[in-house]
Amino acid sequence: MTVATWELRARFAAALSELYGREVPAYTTLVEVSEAVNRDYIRAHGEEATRLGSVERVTAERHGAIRVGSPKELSQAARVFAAFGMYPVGFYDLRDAAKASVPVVSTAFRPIDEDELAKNPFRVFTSMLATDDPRFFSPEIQQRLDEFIGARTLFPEDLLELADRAAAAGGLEENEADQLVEKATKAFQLSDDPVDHEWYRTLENISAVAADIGGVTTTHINHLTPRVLDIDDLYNRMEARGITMIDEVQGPPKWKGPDVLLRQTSFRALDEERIFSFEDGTIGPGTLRVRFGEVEQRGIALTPKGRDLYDQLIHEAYREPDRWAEVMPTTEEGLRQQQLAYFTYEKVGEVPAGTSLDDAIAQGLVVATPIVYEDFLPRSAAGIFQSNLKDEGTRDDGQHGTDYDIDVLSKIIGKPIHDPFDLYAAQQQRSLDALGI
Ligand code: OOG
Ligand code: NI
Repeated sequence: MTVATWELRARFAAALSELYGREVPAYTTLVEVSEAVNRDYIRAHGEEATRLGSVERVTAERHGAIRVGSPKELSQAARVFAAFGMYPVGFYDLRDAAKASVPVVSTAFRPIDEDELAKNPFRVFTSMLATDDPRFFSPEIQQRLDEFIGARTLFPEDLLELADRAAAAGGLEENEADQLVEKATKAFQLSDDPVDHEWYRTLENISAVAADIGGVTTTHINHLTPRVLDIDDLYNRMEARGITMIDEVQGPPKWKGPDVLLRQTSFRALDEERIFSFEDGTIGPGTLRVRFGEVEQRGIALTPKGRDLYDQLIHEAYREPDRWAEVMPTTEEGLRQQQLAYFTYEKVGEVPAGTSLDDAIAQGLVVATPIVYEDFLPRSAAGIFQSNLKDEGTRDDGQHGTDYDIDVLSKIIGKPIHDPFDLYAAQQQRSLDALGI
């Protein structure tokens, strides 16, 4: 195959980045500032700076976010992503995680093998509107939503067929590769179809997210997020340029220990001009403000035990770095010994029979390298959604929410959604098995 899956993915990520930069100029600024932050960080920290990913990987690294309206659209999105070696990982229920009205359930499509991640880790957080959740939608609105969404085509049949072929063959020949990337990118381009003003505003009163999904005839990338090595530095540099960031960095605070999980922050996008069809039958310009800029810093993947500790700390002592240092080990080795984080192991010397792993590490015969966190955090995702909405919308908590979980979403997608912990644990175990001590 001339163009392998990973290369299709790298081209797709680059094409989306180019498209999004044209659509949202502030994104280009964000990428420039991110690159400057990373350059300075690497200059100041040397080798250590690339412990959680090579310079090439981090420079090209992006995550995108898209939102779809129905099980059918989600399963089609999964077929498109499969062509690029991106598979569903993790289940996120943002309906309860946010104070504002965010009626979606989500997963993330990403590569799952470590060598694929190293070649290009592009991932897309993908949310599906829960039109059947009565806390948000009355039976009349649900019916209107389902009809509106049912009548549109986000992913044309020729794109889906090409995607299926690429997925089955593990790549495509050059001319078809171009076609695939072009068609897939186009599916996420902002449309100039007129937006039905009355319908959009009706949905917006319930939830701005619902309006963004079910009030327009296409989908679009909501944001594209570069990775930085020092998010606090990025935050300050953006503010110095006059771009107001949201109040806080989501996720773990800045502290003296190793980076864990994920820290993210964002800024609200500017108004974007769109064409509307108004109630009086006229067509004319108006503005929408739904897209935003986001940036992230990735840390070490935590085990379930480490994650429990994180969830506890984030509840109790959010933004109190001193409390963190009392409970969370302040070194990688501390995290490892307490089995709070995932590592891979490599033999660098002859290990005498009967030596324990900890001893072999202490004697410098085996080195442990942290595994980077490749996923998302529901509380941060909800925080990011929320802080970029100007209106809270409405939710009737007297109603019982529709049950969604990883199994329901797997059925919709037509294949199992991977559990992120299983992937990290398996990677760690493979390296332990290879050590043979
Ligand atoms: C997705 C929000 C979640 C993140 O980085 O946590 C997300 C969206 O806005 O559609 O992208
Ligand atoms: Ni995001």
